[in-house]
Amino acid sequence: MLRLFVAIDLTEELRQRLAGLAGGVPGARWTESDNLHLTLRFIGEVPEDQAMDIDAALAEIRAPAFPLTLDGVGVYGSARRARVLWAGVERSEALAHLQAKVESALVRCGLPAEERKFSPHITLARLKDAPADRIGRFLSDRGLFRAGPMSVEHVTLYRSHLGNGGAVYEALREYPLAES
Ligand code: 2AM
Repeated sequence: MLRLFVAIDLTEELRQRLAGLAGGVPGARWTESDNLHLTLRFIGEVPEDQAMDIDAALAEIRAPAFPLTLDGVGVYGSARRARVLWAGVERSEALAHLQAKVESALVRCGLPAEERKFSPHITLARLKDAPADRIGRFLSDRGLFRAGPMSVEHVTLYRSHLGNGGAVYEALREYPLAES
C-alpha cells in the first residue's frame, strides 16, 4: 500500500518566507521548510495498481499554469483547542479549477469523492496545548503576511512515509501545467 497525496510545490523563496513565520508559540511543532506545500487532495492508502491508475489519470489533466499568492495566517480548531496554524492563499479561480480537475480524475480512478470543501492552506505548525494568548498574538503579529506571486507550473504526486520522526514526503512524479 502507498499513502499518497497531490500537492503544489512552493518555491524556495516562498518556503523561506513561510519558515520565517515560525516561532513564538509554545507547544507548536513547526513544519520543516522542505516539507511546506499546498495539498490539493489527500488520497490516503491505496494499493500499487490503483496508484498506477492515479498516476495515469493525473498525467491526463490539462490545466493552465497560474500565479499563486500567499495571503494571511489562520488557525484550525477552537480558540481553546487550536490544532493547526496555517498560511492562506489568495482566492484564485485557477486554483479552484485545478483542484476540481484533480478531484474528478481521482474519482474516475475509483476513489470516494472528497466530502469536505476544499480549504487551501499551508500547514505551518501543529499545536499541542498552545496558550490561547500566544496564538492570538501570533495571528495578529502575522496577520498582514503576504508572499508571491509564484507561478504554479506543475502539480506533484507525493508518497508519505510515516515514521517516528514525523512524515517524510517523497515526490513520485510531477505533472506539468500548460504554459499560459
Ligand atoms: P494538513 O497539512 O492540513 O494536515 C500530507 O499528510 C498532506 O495531506 C498534508 O498537507 C495534510 O494536510 C493533507 N491531508 C489532508 N487530509 C489528511 C488526512 N486525513 N490525513 C493526513 N493528511 C491529510
